Amino acid sequence: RFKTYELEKSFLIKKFFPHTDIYGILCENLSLGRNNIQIAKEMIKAGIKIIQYREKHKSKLEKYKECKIIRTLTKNNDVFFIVNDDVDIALSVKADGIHIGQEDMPIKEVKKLAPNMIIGLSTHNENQAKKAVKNGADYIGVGPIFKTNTKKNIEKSEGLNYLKWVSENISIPYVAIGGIKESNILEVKKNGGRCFAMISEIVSAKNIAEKVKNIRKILS
Ligand code: 3NM
Repeated sequence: RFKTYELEKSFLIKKFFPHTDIYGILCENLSLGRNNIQIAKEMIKAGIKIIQYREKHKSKLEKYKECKIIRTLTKNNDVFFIVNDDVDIALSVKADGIHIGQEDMPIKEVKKLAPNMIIGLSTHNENQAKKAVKNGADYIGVGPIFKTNTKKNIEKSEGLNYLKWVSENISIPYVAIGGIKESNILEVKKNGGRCFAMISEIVSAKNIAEKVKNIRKILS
């Protein structure tokens, strides 16, 4: 059974982290009055293939209800769905993955709870990246690449230098994050970026489809 999980996982990873693309993250506060469900629909319409649910200020029940709806939307549209922090919600809505930070439960424990789920871990330096690989993370977040106002009290990183190091030394998929915008994404790509996670740049765009189209044009 374990082997089946591992096979499924490597299939999912290959399918959803295969080449240069955008990783969308929800954040209602920054969404210009639109709710998470609307934004998820717009991201899907714009062709985003990975969506993460990340809400720090809602109750467990609210988060669960939203994730349940977004799980159905993403499943129907062949979009990969990742839940931030809440392993219980990720399991109960049958998300594809769970994303955790350095302050969350150890990855080994999360893997025991959710053996068939893709597990991503935020990392901010080389040691954390090496440790994440050793402990079995399926992918890592790499950041913050630039200054960001979206996440407070964030651990510092060497930004583009750290990303470049990851691109040359880490064998699992990685996602660049932190202050990435249409205006600087090419620089991120030039320093080894392949998958680009953005919160404010996408959810605060008036026209998300147009924003995604413009970013993809720059990346191509
Ligand atoms: N994690 P924006 S940076 C959630 O470096 C998060 O691990 C980061 O938001 C990390 O795209 C970040 O608006 C915030 O800058 C990203």
